[in-house]
Amino acid sequence: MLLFDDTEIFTSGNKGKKVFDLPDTELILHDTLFTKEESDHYYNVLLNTTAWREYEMEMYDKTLKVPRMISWYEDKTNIGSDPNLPDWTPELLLIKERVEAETQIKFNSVLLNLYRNGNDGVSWHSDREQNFGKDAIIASVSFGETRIFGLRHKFKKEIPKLKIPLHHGSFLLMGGTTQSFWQHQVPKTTKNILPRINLTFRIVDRKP
Ligand SMILES: O=C(O)CCC(=O)C(=O)O
Repeated sequence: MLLFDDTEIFTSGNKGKKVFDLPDTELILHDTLFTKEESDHYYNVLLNTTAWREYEMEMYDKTLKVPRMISWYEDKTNIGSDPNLPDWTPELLLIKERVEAETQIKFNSVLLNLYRNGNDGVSWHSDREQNFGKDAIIASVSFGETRIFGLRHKFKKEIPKLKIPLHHGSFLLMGGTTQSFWQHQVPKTTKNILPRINLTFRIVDRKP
């Protein structure tokens, strides 16, 4: 079953692989890393079998629920990993293998985000948590509804913001110094839309 029949055109109007020519970032978009059939399958399985949970963040002296659901999987051999984390599922391992074959990089963890509808999103931030290192490589896979992925340079305000539609089955690699110099977001939308699942594969290293 084809859940999403996107005809939306992205950036240059071409489907396929695009390497962005921008300062202080290594940004590669592969619009169809997964076929429609694979993407439909992974979307259905992930939606129904992931250990989704709500997540709260401290902000301005308040504890706020983030507007999306999340789940975290990590190799249990990682130093300091939580033994109570769920085990990698066969589907997550297959997706990870595909991402590793594409990037030639080994990942040891993944953050899944579930955007249930247009009221869910993530505001401007960089992925610079201590355990990921200053310039984490982020390998991002999307299934489900197309959402806009915004990118803006933190310092060079003359560079126009990017709005990249991340389609069902697409892959975006953020490497180089992206996390030091750029911020990203997934804005909320008033459109009546279906859920979207995003997976960001990462390399966690808690060694001092
Ligand atoms: O959903 C996305 O494409 C981005 C997710 C994100 O920004 C994050 O997990 O830090």
